[in-house]
Amino acid sequence: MAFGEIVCGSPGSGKSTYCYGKHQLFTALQRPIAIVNLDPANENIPYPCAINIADLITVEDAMDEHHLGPNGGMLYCMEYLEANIDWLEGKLAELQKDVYVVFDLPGQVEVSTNHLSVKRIVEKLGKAGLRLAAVHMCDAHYVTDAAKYISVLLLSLRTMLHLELPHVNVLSKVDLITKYGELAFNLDFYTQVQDLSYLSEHLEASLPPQFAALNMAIVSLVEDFGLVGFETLAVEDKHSMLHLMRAVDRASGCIFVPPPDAPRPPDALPMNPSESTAHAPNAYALMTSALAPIRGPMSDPRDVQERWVDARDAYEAHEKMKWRQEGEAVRELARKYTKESEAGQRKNQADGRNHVGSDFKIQERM
Ligand SMILES: Nc1nc2c(ncn2[C@@H]2O[C@H](COP(=O)(O)OP(=O)(O)O)[C@@H](O)[C@H]2O)c(=O)[nH]1
Ligand SMILES: [Mg+2]
Repeated sequence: MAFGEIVCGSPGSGKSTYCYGKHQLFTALQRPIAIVNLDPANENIPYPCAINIADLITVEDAMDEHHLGPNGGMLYCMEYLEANIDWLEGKLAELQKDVYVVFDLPGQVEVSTNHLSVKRIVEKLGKAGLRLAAVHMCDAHYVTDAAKYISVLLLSLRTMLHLELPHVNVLSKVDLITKYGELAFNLDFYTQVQDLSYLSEHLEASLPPQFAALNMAIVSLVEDFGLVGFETLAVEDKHSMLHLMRAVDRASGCIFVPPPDAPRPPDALPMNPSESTAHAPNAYALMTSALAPIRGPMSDPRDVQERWVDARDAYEAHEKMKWRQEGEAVRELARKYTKESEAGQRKNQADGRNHVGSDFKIQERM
């Protein structure tokens, strides 16, 4: 059985950037990964693409041939893919065994909220042995406005109900969250979705009373079912990516066993020398990803709040200082290396001269 995820969300929510980040992270972790682009309008694909829907059909083809607009063309492409699922299955079968597969979906929300093709494709892939989770990207700036936050809750809920997959909602671009205004509450209020009644005064201030009341009724419904929650993501932050990776693995039930020569995590238990190497990585991967709570930097929303909201400037100043120190250390090392190699060259030249000189003396003596 292979594992993977489908990445959905509105246009510009950060899906393709996340796929690229995931490719870089997995490569660093020596975890095999393949990215499948299912967005036929994706022109500048940032990541190495293992399978590309554009090899099967493009939006332009669909629009020209069936006189459709861009949105109709996109939906046609999804239907065409569903009808030609054997093309996709054939390409997936060519990939390395047990590779983790990430599907980059188009941004049209109907693809993951009401149109049936993607849902049916996912079902077929599931039957063929691919166990998928859905990762739903939502731009974090929506949480700066109560009414927009409610629309994100509803969209997330709708996507969960439609795709029927293990589901992880993500507030993406959390590093930019302060750029769009002040947060009325701490970040964990928005990520844990637990007591939303506090939103009422913000809704009443910005909406006519009857709409505010309707919004609150919707909110209490979402809250009652306790289905929606959010992880956060700043794609360039390694800890944020690692945390999300663990959350998605937990959702899909994937436990990755690193190859025996992979670097051991710093908190791994000392390996029993009599144990075969195949057992040791298995032991820590199982314990950390399957049983223990997800720990580590950025796994608590309060860490995220501190990093990107409360103490953002202090963190940035600290990071800049560390980069400067690292740069200085690299330059120092380079200077030392140049000095040593120059000294070595001089010594070789001197040795060479002595050598020539001694030959000469020997010849003279002869
Ligand atoms: N600051 C920041 N920008 C991001 C992040 N993720 C994506 N972006 C930017 O958001 C824009 C849209 O991203 P893209 O991946 O193309 O979105 P897609 O349409 O959902 O595939 C790009 O300019 C990205 O550089 C993030 O975590 N932080
Ligand atoms: Mg994209």
